[in-house]
Amino acid sequence: MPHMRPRNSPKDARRVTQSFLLKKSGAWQPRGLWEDFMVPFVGIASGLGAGDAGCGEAPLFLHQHSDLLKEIEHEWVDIFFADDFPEDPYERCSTLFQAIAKKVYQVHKSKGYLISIGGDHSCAIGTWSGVAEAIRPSGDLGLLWIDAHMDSHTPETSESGNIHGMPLAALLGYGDQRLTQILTNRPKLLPQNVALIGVRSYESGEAALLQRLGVRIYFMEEVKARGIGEVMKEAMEIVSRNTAGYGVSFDLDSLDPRLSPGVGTPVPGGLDPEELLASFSCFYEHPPIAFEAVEYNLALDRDLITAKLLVRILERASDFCPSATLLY
Ligand SMILES: [Mn+2]
Repeated sequence: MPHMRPRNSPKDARRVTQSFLLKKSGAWQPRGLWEDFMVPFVGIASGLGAGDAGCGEAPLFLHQHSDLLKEIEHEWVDIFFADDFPEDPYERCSTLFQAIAKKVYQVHKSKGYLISIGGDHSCAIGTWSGVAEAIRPSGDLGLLWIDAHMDSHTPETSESGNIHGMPLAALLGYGDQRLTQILTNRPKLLPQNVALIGVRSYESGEAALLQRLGVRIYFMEEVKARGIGEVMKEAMEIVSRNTAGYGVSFDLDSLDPRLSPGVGTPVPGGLDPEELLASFSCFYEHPPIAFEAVEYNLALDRDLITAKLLVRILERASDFCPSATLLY
């Protein structure tokens, strides 16, 4: 299967294999071929939804330290920034998410895959609104939400008022209209097509919303009892069962802060990074159609421990880019 690109394989060998497959399929084109192998990266350099600029630096940090990403044949298609005005964060977020969603929509339509790098987790509203509308003609979007939190507040239930605590509710169609009506007026996700993994810190209002909607939540307790491998596989089945494709929204705070310190809102008792990476192997069977990694906070990292984990996760996520299979 062409999307199963082994890590550390010689790049030329990989190209030869893919050229052969393209020739065989009759889609061989001598020019402009290699551009198709670039994994599209969309950066969202904003911490506006967290009220903390810290995690807004991640895309710029990765862009500037391209040696970290040398194993990934990628291209930054855009890096988004939040405007300084107006003062109202909802207005600024809404403008930002509209721009992200438009770009993500275009990129997904043409490439069939992308990796979005936040930023605080509110950027998920832009990313997944774009992906959901891009695949709408084929069906609904499923989403795996890997996070220590539920991120399912509405302005009425949120104590902090921070928008990065609201993106999943907004994508389900609940909350301020400036967040729920990005690109289109309809909800971007149906509750039965969503699963959360790694949750261990939440408030009653958001939990009540998800419970009422019947969203499947794999709390950390269940993950520990059953193992992340089994849970990931089951969750993947939920989000892919009735959908045209599913995405993965990965919040770095899902990881245990002892093993990954560089996140904005650390919560003890999280996922083991090695076990999580190993659990992604179930995606090869049915690959995601987009991937998002958020909430990396450089200022809180130690010796780039979390940055290096983020890079390994992005490497793995890049393996699912179906660049060659699209041309069949
Ligand atoms: Mn989150």
